[in-house]
Amino acid sequence: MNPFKKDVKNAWCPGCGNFAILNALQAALHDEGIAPHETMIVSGIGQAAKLPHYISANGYNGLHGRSLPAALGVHAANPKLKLIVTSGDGDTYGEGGNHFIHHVRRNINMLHLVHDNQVYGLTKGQGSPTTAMGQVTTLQKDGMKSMPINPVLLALSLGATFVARAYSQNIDQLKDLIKAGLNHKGYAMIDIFQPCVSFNKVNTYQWYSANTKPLPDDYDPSNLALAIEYAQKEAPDLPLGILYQVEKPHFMERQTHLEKPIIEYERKPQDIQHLLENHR
Ligand SMILES: Cc1ncc(C[n+]2csc(CCOP(=O)(O)OP(=O)(O)O)c2C)c(N)n1
Ligand SMILES: [Mg+2]
Repeated sequence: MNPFKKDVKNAWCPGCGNFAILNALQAALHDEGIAPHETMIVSGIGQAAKLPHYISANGYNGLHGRSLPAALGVHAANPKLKLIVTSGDGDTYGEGGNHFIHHVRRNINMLHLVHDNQVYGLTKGQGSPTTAMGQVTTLQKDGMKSMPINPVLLALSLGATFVARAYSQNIDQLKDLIKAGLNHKGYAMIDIFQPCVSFNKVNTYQWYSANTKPLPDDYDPSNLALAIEYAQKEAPDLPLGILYQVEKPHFMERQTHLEKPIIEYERKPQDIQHLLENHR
């Protein structure tokens, strides 16, 4: 029995790619010998961001675009928790885009799963930062007029230490990538293509299957120039796998003024009083 499974009503549409991401995460955590009470799952708002409700673990479902600052707060207080952020493309690259930039450059020790369905799913299919130029959506009837961002290329340019791309239908590879991300020391980002069966009629299961390719067997994920080259590939050659991985000191390792995690410091009411009186 997988302790991360939870018997709860699920509001995702039948056939949604989110189910495979949830299952892969539960399986990967259990395979890695991590317990639910050691795990913290943080999200923003959206369909993807409902995931913390569907898994048996500590969770925080916050504000749209604000998953990363909330996650950093948790991590700074208690870096011993296995931290996972799970949110949508809109939440992460749109409303949360500024947080994304600064989170990556800090190399926070956590796994970031971005459910990239290339639309704003919860609000019924408006174009998101990853919707293709020209694509007709429920709002952009005449087609998107903006260029999409390339999340994996953006992460690489910001100095990310682990950048991967997955497809929710390739379940075994997705689970392996999640395990690799869980074991990475530093910020691990997986942008996961996730079909939205209700509101994205372009990027369907058939479309992703026809337009994605595994990285070559002899691919070297420590080569940044190669990663940048592959990250720029477009359909039908969108690459799946670990594009780049390198080890660097992570954020909490650089907080040398802290002798121990913040939650282990004893706080007395008079400490707070002292702060209030001396920092007006
Ligand atoms: C600040 C703010 N802006 C907009 C919204 C409305 N809103 C809620 S969810 C959402 C779209 C979520 O899209 P995405 O993050 O891609 O997740 P998905 O639903 O596609 O999984 C929007 C625009 C909001 N709740 N808060
Ligand atoms: Mg989305």
